[in-house]
Amino acid sequence: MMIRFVTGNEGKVREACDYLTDEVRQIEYDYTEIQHDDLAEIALHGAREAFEETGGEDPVVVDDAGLFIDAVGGFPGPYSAYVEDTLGVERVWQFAKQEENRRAHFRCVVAYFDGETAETFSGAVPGTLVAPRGDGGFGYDPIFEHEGKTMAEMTTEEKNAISHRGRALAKFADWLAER
Ligand code: ITT
Repeated sequence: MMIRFVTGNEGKVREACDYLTDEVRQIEYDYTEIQHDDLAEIALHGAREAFEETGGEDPVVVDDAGLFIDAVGGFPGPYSAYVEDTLGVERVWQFAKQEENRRAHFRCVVAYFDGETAETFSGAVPGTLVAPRGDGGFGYDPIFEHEGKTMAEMTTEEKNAISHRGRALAKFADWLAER
């Protein structure tokens, strides 16, 4: 079986390939990201649309993720991509460092759709926001520290072992293996 991973983000695909034994192919279909506070709804809607609109038979996977800052009610959450594009990661840190509570979470939902079966798998990881360090990973990784290292200071394997995406992918891989 081949899995079509619908994303413009190569970093996500790199991390997914470490978990899945099936062939993974990146497709860059720009699905509609609905406004919702639940990442699972956003990802599932995207997976259904991408499957219908890209006309293939192979199952699709959509991965929706975000940074949730505890001190500000989970902002930017579902709007993390917009905030990265507009403010940028350095300015998110400038903002976060004014808070006494710098705890945050990354969340990730992987949504699968094959034309019949729809399923979602989620994962989360707690961390602390810090001044940017490291040049691995992508997105907010340089300002997200977990057990002494930022995610940008980790190898793909180290990040996967503890990350929101790694946790979601591990559940997805187990589920796929049982089918
Ligand atoms: P696609 O929608 O095309 O998959 P994207 O990068 O826009 O790519 P998201 O909407 O899921 O993906 O991403 C939300 C934001 O969170 C975006 O700014 C990402 O860079 C960031 N992000 C997602 N996963 C991350 C991770 O593992 N580490 C750091 N930042 C991450």
